[in-house]
Amino acid sequence: MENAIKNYEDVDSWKTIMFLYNAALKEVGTKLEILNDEFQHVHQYNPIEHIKTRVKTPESIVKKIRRYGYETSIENMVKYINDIAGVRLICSFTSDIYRLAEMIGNQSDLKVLSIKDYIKNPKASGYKSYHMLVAVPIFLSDSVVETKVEIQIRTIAMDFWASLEHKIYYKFEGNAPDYISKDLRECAQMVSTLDEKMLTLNEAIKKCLEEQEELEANEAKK
Ligand code: 0O2
Repeated sequence: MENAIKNYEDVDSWKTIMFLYNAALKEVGTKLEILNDEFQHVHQYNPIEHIKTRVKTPESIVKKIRRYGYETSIENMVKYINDIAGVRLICSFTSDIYRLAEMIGNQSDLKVLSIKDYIKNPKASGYKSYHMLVAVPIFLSDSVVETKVEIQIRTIAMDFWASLEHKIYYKFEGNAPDYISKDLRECAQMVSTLDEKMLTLNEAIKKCLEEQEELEANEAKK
């Protein structure tokens, strides 16, 4: 993408970059909707509850680049900030997360640059989510630009926790009182327990329905 920036100080470069990130979000968003529709068509089940897309605000980009210790140039933003374009996939069950990650990994026109599995390795705060950094080719009239998109995949319960924790983190600017951080870690544990229970329950329901269908089929044969 660096080649798409002709003059790093130019306002037009910023507009070009934002245009590319928005285009990348459209590409990945559509791709994921198609995967979800196909899954519904084949298995009568939607692994994705909903999809959220966003481009990071300029303020948030600048804050992050400063936190990383780099000069605030467009070149550095493109190089070092991986989540300027972000897609969040919210699922019902943890199993959906890995199913989706596999489906995304199998897309031949998406390059998986890195994976961070905060479900198997949660952050000290209790944060759980599955992050995939992908590069998507954006076909322009005279060139193709590989553009980075961060895909975050999490359950409804993980998303509920992360939204509240994010609000608290910003409210206290990263210095929340100890009892709040402790309560949040406890809630994260509850989220994991809830996700496990819901998955087990869902498997049990599926099994019951299959047995019932088999019984009905046998009855019909008689
Ligand atoms: P915001 O305001 O949501 O945009 P990297 O340079 O990619 O190695 P980075 O960007 O920290 O490092 O990568 P990571 O770990 O994939 O985190 C990217 C985003 O995930 C964050 O963006 C958050 O949206 C989310 N995230 C990561 N850790 C936490 C956490 O502990 N709690 C919550 N609520 N969200 C988290 P930003 O820019 O930090 O924030």
